[in-house]
Amino acid sequence: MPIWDIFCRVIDNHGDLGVCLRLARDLAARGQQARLWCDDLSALNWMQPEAVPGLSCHHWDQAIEAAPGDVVLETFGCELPSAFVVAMATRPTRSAWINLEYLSAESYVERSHGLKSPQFSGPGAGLDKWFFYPGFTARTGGLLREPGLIDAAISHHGDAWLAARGWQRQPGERVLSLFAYPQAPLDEFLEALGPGWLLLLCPGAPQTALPPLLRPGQRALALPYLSQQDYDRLLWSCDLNLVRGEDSFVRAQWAGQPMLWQIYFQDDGAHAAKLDAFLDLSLDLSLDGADPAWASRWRALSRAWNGLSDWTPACAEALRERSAAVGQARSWRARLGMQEDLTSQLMAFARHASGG
Ligand code: TRH
Repeated sequence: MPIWDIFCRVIDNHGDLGVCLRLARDLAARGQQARLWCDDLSALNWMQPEAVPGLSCHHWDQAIEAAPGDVVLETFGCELPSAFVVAMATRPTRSAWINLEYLSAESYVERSHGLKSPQFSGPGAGLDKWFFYPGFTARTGGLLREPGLIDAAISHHGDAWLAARGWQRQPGERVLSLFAYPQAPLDEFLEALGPGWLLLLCPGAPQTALPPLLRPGQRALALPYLSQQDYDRLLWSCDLNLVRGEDSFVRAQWAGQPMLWQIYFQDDGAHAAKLDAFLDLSLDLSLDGADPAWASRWRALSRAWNGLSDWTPACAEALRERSAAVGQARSWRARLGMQEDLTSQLMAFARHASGG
C-alpha cells in the first residue's frame, strides 16, 4: 500500500489543514496510506472528530523520526524539515516529492502545473521537486472531489437535515450560510439582501458583529464548528452560501447552490486579480442558460462583497434573481464535474514523478 506523507503548516485560519485533511482522507479511501504531519492539529477536534481508516495524523516535529514514504507532499510551500529531506535523498527508491500549490483561476496556473525543479543544493541536492497546481481547467490538477460527491449533494434532504439540528426555516424563509473574514461588509450586505432570510452564522467575527445589524424580516443563528462532512451538508442545505479562502469555496461549488466568495485578502492587492480570474471563468457566457445581464450583476455583487467596488442597486437585484443564480451554479458544477478530480490526477502524477 503506497505511503503518502502530507506536510502542512497552519499559517492562519483553517484552509491549509482543511485542504490537507480532505486530500488525506480521500487518498485513504482510495487504498493509500496517508500520514498527515502538521504543526497545529488542534482544529482536527472539530474538522474530523472520528478516526479514519488508513489516515494517521502526527505533529510536524515527529516527522524527523519517520522513514519517508513513497510520495511526499509539501503543501503550499511549507518547506519540509531538512532531516526528512536528507532521509528522502538516501532512500533506495526515491520518493516522489511534490509541492501542492494554492488554488487559483489565473492563467499562470496552466503554465506552471506539472513543472519540475531539480534541486542543486541543500539537503535535497540531486532530488527533483515537482509542482502540482489545482485548478478549474483541463490543463491544471483539478479540484478535490471525492467519488459520488455530486450525487450526495443532489440527493441530500436539506430541510430535514437543518430541522434535525434546530436550524429549520420558517414558512417562506430562505436560508443562507455565512463563513466570512472580519472585514466583510455585513451592513451593506444585509441591506441588499432584504427580508425573508434565516442566516446561519459559522464561527468567526460575524457571529457577534452581524446580529445587531439585522434588518426586519431577517433572523440569525450562531452555529458551532461542524465537522467537514457536516459543513458540506450545511452547504447542500442552504439557498445561498457565503464562503471564504480555498476549501469552503470549492465545497460550495460542489453544493450547486448560489455562492458568494470572500477571497483571502492580500496586502499587495493580488486578491483582486484572483477574484476576477475566477469570475471570468465561472460566469462564462457559454455555460448552459447563461444570462449576460445577471452575470454582470453577480460580478458587481461579488466585487462589492470583497470591498473591490461600491454597493449598487445591481447588487441587491443579483441577490433577488434566484433562478439565474441557481442555473449558473448547476451549469458550472456540471462543467467542473467533467474534469478529472484532483486526487485521481495527483495519484497519476506521483507515479510519473517517481519515474513509474
Ligand atoms: O479558514 P479559511 O479562511 O482558510 C484559508 C487560510 O486563510 C489559508 O491560510 C489561506 O491560504 C487560504 O484560506 C486561502 O477558509 P477555508 O479555506 O475555507 O478553510 C476552512 C476549513 O474549515 C475548510 O476545510 C472547511 C472547514 N470548516 C469545517 O470543517 N467546519 C465548519 O464549521 C467551518 C465553518 C469550516
